Amino acid sequence: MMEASSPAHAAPTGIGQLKPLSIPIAAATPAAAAGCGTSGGAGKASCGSSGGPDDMPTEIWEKVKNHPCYSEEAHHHYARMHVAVAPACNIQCNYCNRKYDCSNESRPGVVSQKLTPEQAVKKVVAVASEIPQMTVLGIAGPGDALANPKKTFDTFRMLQEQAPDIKLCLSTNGLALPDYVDEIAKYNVDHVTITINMVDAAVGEKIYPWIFWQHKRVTGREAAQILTDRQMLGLEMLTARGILTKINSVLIPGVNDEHLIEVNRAVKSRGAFLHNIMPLISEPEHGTVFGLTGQRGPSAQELKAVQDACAGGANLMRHCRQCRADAVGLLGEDRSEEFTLDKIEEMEVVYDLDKRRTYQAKVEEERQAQHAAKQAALAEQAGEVDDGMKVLVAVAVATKGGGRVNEHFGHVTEFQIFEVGYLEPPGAERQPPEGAAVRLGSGPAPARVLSAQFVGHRRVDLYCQGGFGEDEQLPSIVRAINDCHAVLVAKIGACPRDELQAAGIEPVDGFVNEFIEKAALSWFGDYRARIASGELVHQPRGDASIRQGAYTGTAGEAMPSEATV
Ligand code: CLF
Ligand code: SF4
Repeated sequence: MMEASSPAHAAPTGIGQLKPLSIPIAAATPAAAAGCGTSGGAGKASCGSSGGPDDMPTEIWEKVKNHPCYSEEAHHHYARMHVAVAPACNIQCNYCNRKYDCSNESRPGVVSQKLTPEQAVKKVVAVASEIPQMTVLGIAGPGDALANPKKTFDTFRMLQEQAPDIKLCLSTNGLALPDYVDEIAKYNVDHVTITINMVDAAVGEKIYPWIFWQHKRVTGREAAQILTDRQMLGLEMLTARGILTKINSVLIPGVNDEHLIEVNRAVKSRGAFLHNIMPLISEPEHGTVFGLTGQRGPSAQELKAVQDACAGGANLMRHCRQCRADAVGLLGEDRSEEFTLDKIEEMEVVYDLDKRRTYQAKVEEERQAQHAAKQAALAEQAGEVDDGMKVLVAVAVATKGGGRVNEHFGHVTEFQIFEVGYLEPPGAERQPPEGAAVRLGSGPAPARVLSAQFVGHRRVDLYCQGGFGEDEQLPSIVRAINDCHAVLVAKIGACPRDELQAAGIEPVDGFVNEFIEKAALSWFGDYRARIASGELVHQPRGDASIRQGAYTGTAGEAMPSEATV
């Protein structure tokens, strides 16, 4: 299952008006066994992607602490890779077309080389030798991992023998999932993603034209009903075995936007650990049904509105980069070109477990330092009162990551967006009062605390090309962070500085190489002081565009016929 799909299109719709608590819970089956979202225990409010070791049982922390998708904090430090061993798929989604082979495009379902399990394992070992912080191997397409069970499980089996410290992860549409839960458990696959876009077949028939089920093609509402039944059953079976599950949902404005709140509740009740709500990627040149019919993706604030409306339900992942099925590296970077099969043949590969452990111990030290810096920044503002203010801050970060402000504005291909201010703790439970109608997120909201929380990322085109600033790129960069009050960078030239200021975004270059949360909190303290002194007036910001990768429209060979069934 490719983990699915969009550049922003303007016109905001009613999603922005969504309010938490608006959707009644579906009649969901109780979880077969509680996942982290319901088993954190007393005082363990947050156990989602932003949680830490104090927020969840030790055995769960051990599973997520160095998985870049399951821990927001880990994604600044640890890398994942995908191997494209699974070309076939057993359903059709209206946002999917796997025929492109374009290395400049970053979106799910796109790969440069299909691999055999043997080639895949060789590649993983080569990458693990070169990138010691690569901790997770995922199989995420370009079709569906479980529509290619032999290739998927052969890869996992061989890799486990050769590199036992690498975590195994797979992504599926869920149709075949109940048939393979035992196999998943047998190979110690600890993390499974199911893409669930609906729990109501009336919504599903707008997303899935057909499924291939019991040797025949099934269409319409019947197909969607079978799919949702299988997805829910598979999720319950995984939860019962203690396998961590993440649910990916593609937000399709006008199709499943409000419905995703119901999906959130349904998957939480079945023990899902995380819910990742992603924007639809949909352009006519992709050749997908939605691309060709003009179905647009959401804007940045529309996406955030749906995510925020799920507060109190299943914990949200907000740092997904909608990876290619052959991505390599930190989330947000792609080093797959460094590891093509011909390059691997020339490498001297030494799988040195001790070297990997030593490197990862250093990463943990850096992580502790990041925590300490954030706590120190919070302590500095401990006497401040909650005035309800919260702002978005865009941070230019280098692709080498590390959670620091360390990139020149002109070299940025991705901004990380942090919300700063008095915020609800992420993942806090909201239990409805005894006897009250059970509605999503009902019950008293938890107390807000001063915090800096990662809320997303925005891809942009490089401003600096060939040593010079490309001024025509500036408007699109400004549009991508137009909802932010400030942008933190290591350095910025005069021209982009002026352009940002004219747009009402403050360029800040005084926190070079500092940890992001500390820098954002310090800037926020200064911002409030300037407002208090009358130097500034706090103004609300507008919406921003979501851009997904630099698509060039270069279509290559079609995937072979096994890509469809
Ligand atoms: Fe890959 Fe997916 Fe595993 Fe991560 S990706 S199979 S859980 S290792 Fe991660 Fe990529 Fe988003 Fe997927 S950023 S598309 S959520
Ligand atoms: Fe994934 Fe198959 Fe859907 Fe494409 S059609 S997004 S490969 S499940």
